[in-house]
Amino acid sequence: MPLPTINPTQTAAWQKLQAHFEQMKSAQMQDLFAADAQRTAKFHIEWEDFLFDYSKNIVSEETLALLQDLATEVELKSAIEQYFGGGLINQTENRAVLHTALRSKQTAPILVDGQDILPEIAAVKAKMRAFANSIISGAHTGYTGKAIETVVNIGIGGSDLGPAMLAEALKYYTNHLRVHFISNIDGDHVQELLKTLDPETTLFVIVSKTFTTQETLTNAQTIRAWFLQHASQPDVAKHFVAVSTNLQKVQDFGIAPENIFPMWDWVGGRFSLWSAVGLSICLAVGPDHFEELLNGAYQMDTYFKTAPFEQNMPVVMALLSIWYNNFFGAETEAMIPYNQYLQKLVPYLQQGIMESNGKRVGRDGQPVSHQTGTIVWGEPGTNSQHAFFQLIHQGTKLIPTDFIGFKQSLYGNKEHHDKLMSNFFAQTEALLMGRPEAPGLSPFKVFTGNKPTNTLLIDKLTPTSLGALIALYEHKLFVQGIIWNIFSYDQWGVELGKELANSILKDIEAAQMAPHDASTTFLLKKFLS
Ligand code: G6Q
Repeated sequence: MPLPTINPTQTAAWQKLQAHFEQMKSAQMQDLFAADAQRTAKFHIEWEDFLFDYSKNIVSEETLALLQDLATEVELKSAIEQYFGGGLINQTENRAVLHTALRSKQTAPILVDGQDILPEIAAVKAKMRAFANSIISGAHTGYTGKAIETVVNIGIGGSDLGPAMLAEALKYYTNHLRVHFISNIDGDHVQELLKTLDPETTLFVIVSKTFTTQETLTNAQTIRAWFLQHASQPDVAKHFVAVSTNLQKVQDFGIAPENIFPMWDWVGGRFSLWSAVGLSICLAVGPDHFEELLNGAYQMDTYFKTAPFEQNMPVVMALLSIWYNNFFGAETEAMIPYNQYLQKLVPYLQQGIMESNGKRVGRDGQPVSHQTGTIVWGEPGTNSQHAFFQLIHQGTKLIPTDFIGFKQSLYGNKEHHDKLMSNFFAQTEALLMGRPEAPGLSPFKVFTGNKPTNTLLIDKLTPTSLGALIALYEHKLFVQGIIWNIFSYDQWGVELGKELANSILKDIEAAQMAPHDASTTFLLKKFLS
């Protein structure tokens, strides 16, 4: 069953929200707090070890009720069932969207083209576990008999960002293996890494869903040629494995079937870290921690599927974001993890959110008349306080911000953690309260306050809580795509980039140009001169 086409702006709830916005647009959160001693009690959700306080938003109970009506009117509930049930919700590619099946513990079959996919998923997971154990234990040795010490993930976009983010985020849980990532086709990037590698003790994991991506294949070929300067062809089998849906192309590259970890077209690249795309992470943290990551996501999935909208963290987060994006006209939103391990979380989520919801055509094939895709950005606190926070506090733009923090640090340094978290709480308080005008106070030192924030306070950064956190944002973006009436799971913009570069490369290689626009022709001539 295709997703319904419902123009959100034509719903009764949207019309009511429009009228309601006129009352709320100049509301002051300080007044809302003063008028209701129960505000925080009402506007927070506790789930497992997550606390989500959304009381510091420019919303009333009526706002939330209307936003939930909007979710109901666009048939979010049945869309969620389709999402988890294998409906072809990636309609423009005629595919299901089932990264959730990769972490599912359900035994009831999940069907794609009439076939249960759970047994295949289990088989690949078992293969990953056995392979990871043999590398970690040293049983699998390189071509000179030495154990593997370094793993290099060769991939880009969805085949890089997730594992690279996790390698940082789960550093505390890693074993002795060093993990590196090669993504950019920039040859200097490859050379800098190769300088540090020992071919005898390095394993290369080539990750490409399609196995046609220019960057990944070029990097893989360069690295294989480098490897063959030290070793011989049969040694490739001990040092190169691949993750892909395109088994034929992987074999053509020279990788034997037993060294291929399959994935499937119902896993979108930007949601693929839960599949064999996460192999380098499974190696770095070991299969048990990798399984915990999946479990955390599965717990979030189950909660998202079953909790009523008003108690449903991903739904409430999505609705708040829509409130600011579509009614207040907020241009961007920020995300600030108070945790250095999460330094790559925002770039990772940027891909998921902006590639998924950066769409201008609705599910009816017509251009939409409302704003879609949020622009998300951010860096860890407290570093970002010393950088761009000035603009959030005193600039002219409204930037709703998520603050993500943890009650405990991993090494237990209380002095540092208390200081870190006092900054975390102080910022949301300052953004709410501001510093009002006062006699003798310079106008440059006035802060208006009334800047909306969400606070997500989690007990501890573990593979489980991280899995749940990532899934929370995956579901938030899903809800937004449903409400905006767009297809979140295709990426034609990325495909265009892949085509364009290939055609210009032909010109460069032939040093002879096909017609381009005047500026591009001028630049290419300069490049070739
Ligand atoms: C993700 C995108 C994109 C993709 C890369 C790599 O959703 O489609 O980032 O992951 O272009 O593609 P391959 O895995 O096919 O090499």
